Amino acid sequence: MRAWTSPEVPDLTALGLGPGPAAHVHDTARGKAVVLDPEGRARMYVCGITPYDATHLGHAATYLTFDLLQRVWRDRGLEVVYTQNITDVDDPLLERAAATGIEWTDLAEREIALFREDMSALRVIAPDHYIGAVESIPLAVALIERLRERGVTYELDGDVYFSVHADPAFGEVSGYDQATMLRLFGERGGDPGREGKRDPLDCLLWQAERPGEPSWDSPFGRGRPGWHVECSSIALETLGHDFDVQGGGTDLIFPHHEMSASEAQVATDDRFAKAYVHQAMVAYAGEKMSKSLGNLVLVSRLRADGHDPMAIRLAVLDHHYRTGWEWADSDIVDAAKRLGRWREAFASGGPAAEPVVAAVREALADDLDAPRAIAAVDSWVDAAMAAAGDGVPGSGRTVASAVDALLGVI
Ligand code: 5CA
Ligand code: ZN
Repeated sequence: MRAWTSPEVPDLTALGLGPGPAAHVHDTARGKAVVLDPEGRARMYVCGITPYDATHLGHAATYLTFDLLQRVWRDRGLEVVYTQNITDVDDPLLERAAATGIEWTDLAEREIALFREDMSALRVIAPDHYIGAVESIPLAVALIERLRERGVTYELDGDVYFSVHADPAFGEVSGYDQATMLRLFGERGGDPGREGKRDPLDCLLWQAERPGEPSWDSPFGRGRPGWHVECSSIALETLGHDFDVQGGGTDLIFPHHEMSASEAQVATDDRFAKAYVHQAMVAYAGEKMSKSLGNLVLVSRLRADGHDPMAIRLAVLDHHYRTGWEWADSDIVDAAKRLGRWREAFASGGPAAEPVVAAVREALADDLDAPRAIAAVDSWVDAAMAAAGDGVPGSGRTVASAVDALLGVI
């Protein structure tokens, strides 16, 4: 699948600022901040959209968070290999298509096009591998075959299941107890109550063809892959195992990230990812912003209403990714004011750039603390305004480049 065009990212070392600090980020599995500073190259997988009703601000928050991590890594001097999927065939997408009378492929295509536009407007660095579920079916089939050879699958009325406990590390991503796992599995697309399963938590690898639904040939009969094997197979193919970060929203911790990790771990005898990083949920009107609830604030709507995408970016980044928050309609107004002041100060110049660049770098390297980075820029902007054009020559340009490189705001 074609991604979108990436923004240019200024190289701060070319400005004599040296490389940035190593990233420390909270790993859900270990329950604490860990250093993510691989040698030379960082590999990251972030779960992509199911293409209907995209891109709401919750999605935007997720992709902006991992965009910050990518920027911290690049500033450190690392090469980044970034993969994102698109769940372009799945129950909710097919249900929405059926309910609205649109062909599911047309719905997916339309929403992916909109998502691309939103991502480039928000200046999100594009993934190197942008891969749809449909185009990756051969990868999923190959992974299911590997699991079958290992004897960790079984058939039930034409469907193929994975025995999750075949992975001794099953449960270590989420750390949830059995009752929580069962509840979340039932709420998030799983089938804990299905008769005939060997364990209620076992998950579908391959779902046999259902009347009126799309299906593909496979060694297990016609059908389509389960959701988790989509991400495990795309990640293994493009990044290999033991890659640096598996990312997404907290709604994916269980079952999705737990189960995709276990599938991959049993197939490869190695760790799936070194760290699991999760964006807290963004809410609106008192509830988690979600397609199924319909309480959405869309990036494309805000753009169509004339809001500067950079103000949208700033409004989202003013919330730390690990704390859930609720969008308020005034957020965009406040962000636009801040953006105006920043641009004015960058043009006029102010105090020396080095301390504020160091503060922004430190804040982001410390568990992607964007609000603290923004506050550091605010302080410099206040001082620049007070200096009324009487600042250090070139400082405005340097701070603007650092804000561009690290926060993605121009
Ligand atoms: N296609 C799957 C992942 S393989 C999926 O979850 N799609 S999604 O469209 O529902 O969500 C896309 C990404 O946005 C996921 O990483 C999800 O965790 C995240 N996300 C969804 N809703 C929110 C929200 N309200 N706040 C923050 N992140 C969210
Ligand atoms: Zn996924």
